[in-house]
Amino acid sequence: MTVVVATGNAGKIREIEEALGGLNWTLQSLGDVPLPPETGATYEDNAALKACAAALVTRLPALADDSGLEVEALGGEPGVYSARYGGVGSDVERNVLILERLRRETNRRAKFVSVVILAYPDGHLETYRGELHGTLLEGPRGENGFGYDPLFVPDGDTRTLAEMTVAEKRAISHRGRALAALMDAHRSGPPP
Ligand code: ITT
Repeated sequence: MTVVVATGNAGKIREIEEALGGLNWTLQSLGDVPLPPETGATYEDNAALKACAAALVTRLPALADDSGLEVEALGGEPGVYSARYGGVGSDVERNVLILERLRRETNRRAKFVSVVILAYPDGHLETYRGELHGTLLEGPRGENGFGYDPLFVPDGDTRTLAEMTVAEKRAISHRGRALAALMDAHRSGPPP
């Protein structure tokens, strides 16, 4: 089947294409289909907004990811606001902001959350969720990935996510887990 990947984030596109290579799907980019503003209070709400909008406009199944970083010492921030944290414009600036807010903080625990929704033009939704727990460094390391990857060391590893290949990150990550659940559900055809 042809599925629209409803994201404008190049890092997510790379990871979704790599992860879903095992399914016999044709992945189509959004093109100039606009995504709605993320007005939801949860990852689920925002992923549904994006996937449904793309499915309605294209009349094709559409897959969206809404995700974020939840930092324990910041009471779970930036969470659903991860892409807009502090109102600053770039990944590097958002990383600097997190590091400033965590200066002298000894609790460096954090988790990534990803909610992946596949929406069909008839309104049917499939929802998959994944999480990844780890700690935040005091400075960035690594050039791969996107967003907060250079700060985040997953439990059980010594490298940041930005020091991993796309495949290494997928094997353990929040998005990789959500997409693995989607693939499991679709291996023998679409779920009921
Ligand atoms: P789309 O809405 O177009 O998909 P977006 O980047 O705005 O792109 P989100 O609203 O879901 O997507 O924001 C997620 C933000 O959380 C993302 O911009 C990063 O800052 C952060 N994030 C999510 N997953 C991440 C990951 O795997 N590695 C690093 N940062 C991540």
